[in-house]
Amino acid sequence: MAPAAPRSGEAIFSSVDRVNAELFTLTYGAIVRQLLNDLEEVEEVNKQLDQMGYNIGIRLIDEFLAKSNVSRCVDFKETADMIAKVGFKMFLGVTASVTKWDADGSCCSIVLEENPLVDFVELPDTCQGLYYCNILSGVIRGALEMVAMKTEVTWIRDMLRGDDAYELQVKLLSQLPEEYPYKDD
Ligand code: MYR
Repeated sequence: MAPAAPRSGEAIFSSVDRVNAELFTLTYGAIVRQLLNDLEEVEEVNKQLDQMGYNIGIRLIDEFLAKSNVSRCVDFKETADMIAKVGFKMFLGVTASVTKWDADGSCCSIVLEENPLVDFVELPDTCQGLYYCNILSGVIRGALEMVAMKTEVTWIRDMLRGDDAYELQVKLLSQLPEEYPYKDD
């Protein structure tokens, strides 16, 4: 029997997207494995993953702003929502929720509802101390730095370390006024 033809363009794209997502997940896994082989300390692997993410984040912000067509955020709360609802959807295909705001609105948690980076991943005991998804904290830090927000991004919960969720704390350290690059005469 001949295989059924896809009913719509959407069906074709969703299977391509799934393959791309799997390829991305597997490639990321290979990078982490290589870093674990090359570097002696797990702590050093964490740093490298964060730095790789930062280097991606400082470039990815342009794509984010161009593709999302969103208007500039009025405050850090709006920025955090933008990362969770639009950024994660655009680049990872998942959404996240924003919780645990502190009193002055400068620190919150982003909790991932799904985490495609960890599909197929099981960490051996030798990897204790590894923040496998540390690339994500670097991406957020790098992207926000490009829109003049210095942040500290820290893993609070990590299911690969036995927690019940993936939770990133994002703390705004300072916000610089963004300068208009041209002189108005
Ligand atoms: C603004 O302040 O005007 C907009 C700032 C939006 C920042 C959004 C950064 C997106 C970062 C995407 C993270 C994706 C992680 C996979």
